[in-house]
Amino acid sequence: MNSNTHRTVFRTCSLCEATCGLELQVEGDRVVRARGDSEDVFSHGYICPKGTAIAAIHEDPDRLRRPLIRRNGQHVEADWDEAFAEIEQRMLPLLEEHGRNSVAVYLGNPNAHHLAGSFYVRPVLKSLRTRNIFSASTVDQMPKHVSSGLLFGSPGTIPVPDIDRTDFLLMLGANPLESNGSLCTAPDFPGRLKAIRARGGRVVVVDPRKTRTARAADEHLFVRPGTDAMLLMGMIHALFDEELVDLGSVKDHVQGLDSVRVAAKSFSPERVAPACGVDGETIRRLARELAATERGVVYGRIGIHTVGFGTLASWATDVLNILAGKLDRPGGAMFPLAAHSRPSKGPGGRGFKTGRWQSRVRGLPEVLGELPVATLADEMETPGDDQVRAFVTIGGNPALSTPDSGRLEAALENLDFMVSVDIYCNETSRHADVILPPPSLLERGHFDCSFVGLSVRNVANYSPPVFEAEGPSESEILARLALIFGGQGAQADASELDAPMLRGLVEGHVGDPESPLHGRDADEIIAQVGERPGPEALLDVMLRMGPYGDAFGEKPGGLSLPQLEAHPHGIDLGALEARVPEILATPSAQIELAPESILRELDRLDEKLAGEEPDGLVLVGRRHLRSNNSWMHNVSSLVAGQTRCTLQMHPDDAEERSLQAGAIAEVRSRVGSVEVAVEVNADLMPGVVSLPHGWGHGQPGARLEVAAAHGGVNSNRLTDGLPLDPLSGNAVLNGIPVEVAPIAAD
Ligand SMILES: Nc1nc2c(c(=O)[nH]1)N[C@H]1C(S)=C(S)[C@@H](COP(=O)(O)OP(=O)(O)OC[C@H]3O[C@@H](n4cnc5c(=O)[nH]c(N)nc54)[C@H](O)[C@@H]3O)O[C@H]1N2
Ligand SMILES: Nc1nc2c(c(=O)[nH]1)N[C@H]1C(S)=C(S)[C@@H](COP(=O)(O)OP(=O)(O)OC[C@H]3O[C@@H](n4cnc5c(=O)[nH]c(N)nc54)[C@H](O)[C@@H]3O)O[C@H]1N2
Ligand code: SF4
Ligand SMILES: [Mo]
Repeated sequence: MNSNTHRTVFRTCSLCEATCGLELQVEGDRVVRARGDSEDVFSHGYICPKGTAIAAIHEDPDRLRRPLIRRNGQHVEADWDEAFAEIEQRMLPLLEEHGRNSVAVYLGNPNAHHLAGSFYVRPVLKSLRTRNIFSASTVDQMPKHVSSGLLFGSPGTIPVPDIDRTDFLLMLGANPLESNGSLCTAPDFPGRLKAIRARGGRVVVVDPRKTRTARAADEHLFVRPGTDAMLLMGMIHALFDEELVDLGSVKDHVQGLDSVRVAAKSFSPERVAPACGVDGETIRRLARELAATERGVVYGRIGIHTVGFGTLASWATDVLNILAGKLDRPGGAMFPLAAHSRPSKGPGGRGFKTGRWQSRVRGLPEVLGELPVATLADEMETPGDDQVRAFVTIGGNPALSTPDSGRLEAALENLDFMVSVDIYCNETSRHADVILPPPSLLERGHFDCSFVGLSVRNVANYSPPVFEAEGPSESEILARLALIFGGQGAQADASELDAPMLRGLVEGHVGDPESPLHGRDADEIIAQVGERPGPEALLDVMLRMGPYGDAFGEKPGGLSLPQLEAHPHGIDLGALEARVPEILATPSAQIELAPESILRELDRLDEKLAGEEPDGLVLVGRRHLRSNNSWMHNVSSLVAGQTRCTLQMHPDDAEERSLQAGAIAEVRSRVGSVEVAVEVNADLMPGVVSLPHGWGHGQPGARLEVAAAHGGVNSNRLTDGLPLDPLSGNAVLNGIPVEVAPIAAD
């Protein structure tokens, strides 16, 4: 592949959720130009500055090419066999002596963005057999999984706002002009918002900051951090109060309506208004506008999820859409149908349960097989049976991205053994005894398993690797870890896992009386897949057996991986379509509006509303278009220019504390403090300060030269691991009480 000839390749950008098509000009082993693929069926040429930087990450000299092993406190390069052998020699005796729960795993965000994460993380977890599984989901979207599980029966059944057809979009706690959208895959979110307004629709943004998205909207409302559940309940109250409830097309599939009506009684817009900072009449007007606009939708994202009532706010968002008749209809909230998904067998199912086990130290309930990452340090620090002594991170940087991370970093230093599967030696992996670096994004095939299921159109797109990888693929790395943890040894070949996984998948179909493959010969099917890398083979089977698939010849002309390969700009599978009731997996086969756990949370919200309002400053986060969580600060073109890790503060709050623009302030919370430059900014709600997460580089032992020069401070030294959203275990990352004071000049 690495000849000197010039070639043009097309590829889906996998850096964020927007799935933009890239057009890369490649000469030999270098990308000489990157731009948007104007023929991409979904993004039509749109990209953001990170898309063009994908080559810079690939070429980054700090990106690890070979494993590192820590010897006498120093990381030294090792070959792959040596690294795997080290893991086997040090990990297995530990598990033998202290039991399987003595190892914890943390899965980071990139696992949602590549095939290895989609297919090969599960075998690692299975072979570890530990209950100490943690991930970035509990600093992110876990509330959405829980509310979806409760309402629709399955944590993956997440409705997305059909923004291409809506005429009214009420958006809370999302800033897609910086983030490019989340749990709503829509390349060119800015253009799609513009189009809403161009067709006469309205966009309203609710955010404690007047963000870029807020500026591009028709209306912006400041809200007190953490109070969206109250605001949304005020709207639900108004819908009942003003007799605007009309369930529309899902009316025969909803139960629990009366319970919601009763529960909403105490949340009148006038009562919640002082706490939210949005007046009662405005809350009523929003409810009326949602009800009156035929194609309207409410959409909430991370700002309403990473708070103490995150699951309730997530639930209330969907319930508002249901009560206003917006669920499962064009322009409302709809369920995508992913090309690789298994056809649903509903309506009806076993429903969704949490709390099948508890965390050891704080007794926190398991959710989706995970424990809250906010309690990871507790599990490492607290002696006793099942104390966490070993740690595996896969594509994660919890030292920067999880709450009270100062404490976590200290705990990492005291572990007996740690492995990181990571492309960098960074704030987290610097603590690892072995770092296993997977190839770069351009050295792997790509299909967006996670995001085609959260997408505002049904699309499918496969990108072959641009360059050949030198070392093992990430799937091979994970397969070998699974084999080691499973006792098959460090010498075992990844294919020892690939082959049974593929066979298991195929035999599942062949043996399923409802499958179009029923009764066919598994060997013949496997032969049709041909020689492909492990994840691609699985993907091919899933695509062929999916809702648009060719079912291995049973549905001629249907989708397959070879077909996707023949369409480098992707295949558009059409606008979203109604999916209720088939998609419902609740025991009642209905949308269960009023689960007990939600009603209990409403009682807690009621108590909160009746309680005292603490005054003082609260901290929220923010994102910037040129950044992506913690790990893209080593690319010069993305960090150039003004320092972005500043404490934004309203002029009145700054003046009250005698803080001028550029002054260094100490920000202090219950758990920690940082010193950071103040940016006086009238776009903030008074009483709210903002610091972005993912900074705080330049730590000893980390190998990130560019990032170190733009260090910044780690906002998660301030966030607190104690308060959680009780139903999901999600951390509270917004609305953190802080004090800000000038630092005396030397
Ligand atoms: N205060 C505050 N904290 C937050 C948030 C917030 O809004 N405020 N947001 C939260 C959210 S939404 C998220 S998703 C989390 C993210 O939390 P994490 O997933 O822990 O952090 P990332 O910064 O995404 O780090 C990704 C890691 O994966 C590595 N990496 C990159 N590409 C690959 C790859 O292809 N393979 C492997 N194996 N590794 C790779 C990077 O070097 C980095 O170490 O942060 C959360 N933390
Ligand atoms: N450029 C860039 N893009 C990214 C990322 C990135 O780090 N940088 N991260 C990716 C990831 S992992 C994710 S999960 C997504 C997240 O995507 P989004 O959900 O769009 O995340 P943010 O841009 O952080 O927007 C959240 C907004 O919530 C506001 N907010 C804070 N507290 C509250 C509150 O209590 N109520 C309300 N109503 N609003 C509040 C904040 O001010 C902020 O404007 O972005 C993804 N895309
Ligand atoms: S918006 Fe997201 S997917 Fe699109 S180019 Fe930027 S980082 Fe890549
Ligand atoms: Mo995220």
